[in-house]
Amino acid sequence: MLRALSLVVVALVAVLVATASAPGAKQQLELLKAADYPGLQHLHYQFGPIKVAAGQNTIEVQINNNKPQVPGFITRFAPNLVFAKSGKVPGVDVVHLHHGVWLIKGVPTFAAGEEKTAFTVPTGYGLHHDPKDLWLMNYMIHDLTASPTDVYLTYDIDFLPDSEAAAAGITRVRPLWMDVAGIRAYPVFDVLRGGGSGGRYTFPDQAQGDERKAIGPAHTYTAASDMTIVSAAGHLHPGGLWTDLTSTRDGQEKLLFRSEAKYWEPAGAVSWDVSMTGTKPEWRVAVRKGDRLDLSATYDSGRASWYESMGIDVLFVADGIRPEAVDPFSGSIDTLGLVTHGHLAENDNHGGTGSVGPDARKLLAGPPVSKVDILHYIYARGNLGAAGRKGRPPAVKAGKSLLFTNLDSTATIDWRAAAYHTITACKAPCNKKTGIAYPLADAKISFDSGELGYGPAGFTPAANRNTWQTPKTLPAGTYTYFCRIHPFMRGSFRVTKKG
Ligand SMILES: [Cu+2]
Repeated sequence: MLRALSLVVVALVAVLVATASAPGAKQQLELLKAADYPGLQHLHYQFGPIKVAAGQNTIEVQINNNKPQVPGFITRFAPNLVFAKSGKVPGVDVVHLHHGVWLIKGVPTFAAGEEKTAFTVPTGYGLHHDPKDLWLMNYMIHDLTASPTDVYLTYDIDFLPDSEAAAAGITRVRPLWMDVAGIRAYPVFDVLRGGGSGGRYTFPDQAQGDERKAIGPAHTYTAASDMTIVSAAGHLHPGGLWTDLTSTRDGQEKLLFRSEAKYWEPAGAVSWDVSMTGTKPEWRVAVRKGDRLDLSATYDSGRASWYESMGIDVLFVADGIRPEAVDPFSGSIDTLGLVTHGHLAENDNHGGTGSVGPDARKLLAGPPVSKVDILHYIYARGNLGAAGRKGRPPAVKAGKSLLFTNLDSTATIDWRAAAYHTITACKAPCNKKTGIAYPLADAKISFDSGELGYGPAGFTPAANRNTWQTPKTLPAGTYTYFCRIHPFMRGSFRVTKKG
């Protein structure tokens, strides 16, 4: 399990050059460096093998004994996902880590999604590890294809054993998890196209109506005693722009840190081809007893809808006000950070080129129907590229609904073997090649079914129903859609005029 790893060296390269979020632009982004000590170990662990069922998108929790076997300090943590057979990192459009959370002594401590943020604590600080600590691995691995596979979750830890002289000078930190949607198995919220203002939506600040149900109490934290935050880094999903961490004292609010999503993705803020920024090595912020921390997440809402989004910051805090800590209400704080890694090769298949089927708007209408079943990853009517009449957009009269039923997840199918599917509007023709940046939920008229299927309530993304009806309000026209769990799945239907 345990072997030294040289990959960490790659992460220490100070500067890299890559394509920036503006298409064609080049920018240099400085990489956040890890602390170094005499006797520091670079440990590599793998959790698994994990059997991933065809099309899987479920959440699991298991005991994780893959951890340092002596006491010491963790000073850096970098997650990844690899195929069990080849050891290679899967393309993000094939299998991806929706999220992994390393729970230590019952507390969520490290986390990653496909943005793969590496957590660092600055020189002089460390998360103390005791081999007796209980580690749990909570993970959601998303198979975007109809084929099963085996993977390992991997993580690289910088570790300073207590037996090293340098360990004597390390100050202990603890994790403080701030989550806009709460601390629960599936803390998510939806960002709807056109929500918020000016093409940007900030959660929870701008949440309206039902969206407010997703607001979690963990987006705020009131300090029970003086403390110093020594590092912070954010987690967002595609479409995410930044998280903002603020502190409020006596009615005055100050920004402490903006963790920015720096997109390498040529199409902009639409994929996992992104790096988040973490606080700079010298960043230390004083929090006085009674200060209220608050976290928000801002997404782009101008281009597309983003369903089941997240907004998390993991902070590491030391007790008391450290001598070098800056008080945000009297001093000035550097609110900008550095990326924790560069562009990752698993994000190279962007999609959106060529075509994988006809333009449904140009096809003859299929027969009038009231129902469309989904079986074996195929929409029975109007599936993109299906031969003959089955491939034509089924017709439904304006004012009526089409009923979709997912037969790949029924109440009697074992939920671990089930495949959840969605019917999510995407801009016609929605027939380009699948990749990390295509298709998107970018239709002018948004609709989304939720993840049709069954699973333990609150513990899977399943809607716990396997049917969905199209809105009766859709005006006449041809509608194209995809499954956001298995984005190679595409389909269409046509709303015809009344009478
Ligand atoms: Cu699907």
